[in-house]
Amino acid sequence: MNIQKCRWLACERFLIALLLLTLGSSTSTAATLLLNGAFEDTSKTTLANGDIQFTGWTAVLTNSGFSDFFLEGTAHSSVSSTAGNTKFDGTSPGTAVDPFSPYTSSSDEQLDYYGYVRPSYAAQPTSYAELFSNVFKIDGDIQFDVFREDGDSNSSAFLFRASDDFLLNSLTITTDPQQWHRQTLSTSGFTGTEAYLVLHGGTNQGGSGYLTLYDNVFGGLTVVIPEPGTYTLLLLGAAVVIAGRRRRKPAA
Ligand SMILES: [Ca+2]
Ligand SMILES: [Ca+2]
Repeated sequence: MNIQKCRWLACERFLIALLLLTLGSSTSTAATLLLNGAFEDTSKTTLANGDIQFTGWTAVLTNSGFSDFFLEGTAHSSVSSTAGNTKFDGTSPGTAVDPFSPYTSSSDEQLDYYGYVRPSYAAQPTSYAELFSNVFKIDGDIQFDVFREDGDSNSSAFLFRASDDFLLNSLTITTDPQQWHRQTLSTSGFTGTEAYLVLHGGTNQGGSGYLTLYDNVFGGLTVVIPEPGTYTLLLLGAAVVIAGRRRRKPAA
C-alpha cells in the first residue's frame, strides 16, 4: 500500500466517521418530553397569518379563539380567575401532580407555565384555538396533564402522521372540571412514526368562554431539522468520499 493510498483511506475513514457523527446528531436527541412540552419557554412571535409561533408549538386561532402560555396562579385578562388560580395544589382531588415544579405549600408554590386554548370572548361554539406541536418521533403513548374549566369546555387531542396528515388517534377529554388530570393517548403500533399533536380548546356552550389548560406533554423524541450548513457539510463529505472511491478504482 503506497503513501497516497494510505492518505485516502485515512481521509475516507475520517469523513465516514464525520458523516455518521453528523447524521447521528442531527436526526434526533433522546427525550421523552416533547420540545417545550412543559410550556416553560414563553418566547413567541405572531406570524403574518395570525398564528402564534412558540418554541415547540404553533397556536392556530379559529374564529377569534385565544391561546397563550400563562403563569399558573396569576390573573390574566383571557383566563378566568378560577382557572388562573389553580396551582396543581391538591385543593381539588385531581389525579395529576405537577411532575416538574409541584406545589408544596403557600410559601413554596412552585409556579410554572401551562398552555391554554379557548374560544373568543363572544364564545361561539365555532370559535376555538389549537396548539400544534412540532413534529416528533413517537416514543410511547402520549401523556399530558389537562385542566378543563367547565364540563362544557370542548377539550380534545389529535395525533396526526407528519408525512400525510393522516389522523392516527384522537381523544375526547371528558375529565371532571376544575381539576388537573393526567391523560393518555395511545400510540400503539406507531412507535418511531413522525407525528404531531394538536391540543384543542373550545366551548360547547355558546356565550361561555370555557377554556382548557394543558401541561407536561410526554411521548416523543425531538426531531431536529438539520441546519442548511449541515446539509452542505454532508454533501461535501459524500462528494469527497465518492471521489476518493473513484480515484482508487484499479486501472483497466
Ligand atoms: Ca409547565
Ligand atoms: Ca407548578
